[in-house]
Amino acid sequence: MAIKIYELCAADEAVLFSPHCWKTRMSLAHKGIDHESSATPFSKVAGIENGAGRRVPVIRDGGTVVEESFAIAKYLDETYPDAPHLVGGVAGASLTSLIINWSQTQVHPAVVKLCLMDIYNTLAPADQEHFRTTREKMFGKSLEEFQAQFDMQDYSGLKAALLPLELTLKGQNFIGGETPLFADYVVFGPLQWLRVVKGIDAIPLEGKVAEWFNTLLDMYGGMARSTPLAQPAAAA
Ligand SMILES: N[C@@H](CCC(=O)N[C@@H](CS)C(=O)NCC(=O)O)C(=O)O
Repeated sequence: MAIKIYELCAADEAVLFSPHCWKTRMSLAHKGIDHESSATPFSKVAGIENGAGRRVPVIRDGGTVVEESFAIAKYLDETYPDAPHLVGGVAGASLTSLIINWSQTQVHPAVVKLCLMDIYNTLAPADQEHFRTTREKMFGKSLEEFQAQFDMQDYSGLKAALLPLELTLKGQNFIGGETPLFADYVVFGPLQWLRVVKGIDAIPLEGKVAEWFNTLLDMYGGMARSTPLAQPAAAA
């Protein structure tokens, strides 16, 4: 039976943009597990599977519901040990925590500066209201004031945030070494987020990071490459 994945969608339900949900989409593809997508707008996320205060991704595998992308990766490794592993046991999980914390504190903020208003513009009106309320509380200013502080075309902050990855990829193909691991998808997620909400097939990455990102976009039958992007008109 296919695993059901609840993932965040834009006003156009085909546009799936959440960085954390992409970590899980890639994890399921990595494992070769069939999935059925349940596109969920921001305003419906909290109540998924009769929850309260949930966040996506959430999966349902038969009778089991799991929330949070890293917890899902560990669950998939435990439940499907014969499929290629994602995390690499206890030591792998410890190292993955470092990658998650680096990505969350360095890569995600650099991405948000480039596309906060793009995200807002892709959402349906009810979800725009939810996004505005929650994010304005988080930033302590309006979305427009936040975005006005940053040049949405200046990728230098993102490039600086990705320097540890650029240096790492000079000596290996993936964070996981010869083949990708969940740790690769942790950093792939925010870059795919940027690509989808900006509606740009080729975001201006450089060097080894660009090669690595393109390789991941094309893996698993090009699943990530071919996902619908936000329309430039809506994302302008
Ligand atoms: N650490 C979590 C983060 C999950 C998360 O923050 N999800 C966001 C979407 S990208 C969410 O559900 N937000 C709901 C909201 O803002 O109301 C993971 O990796 O799964």
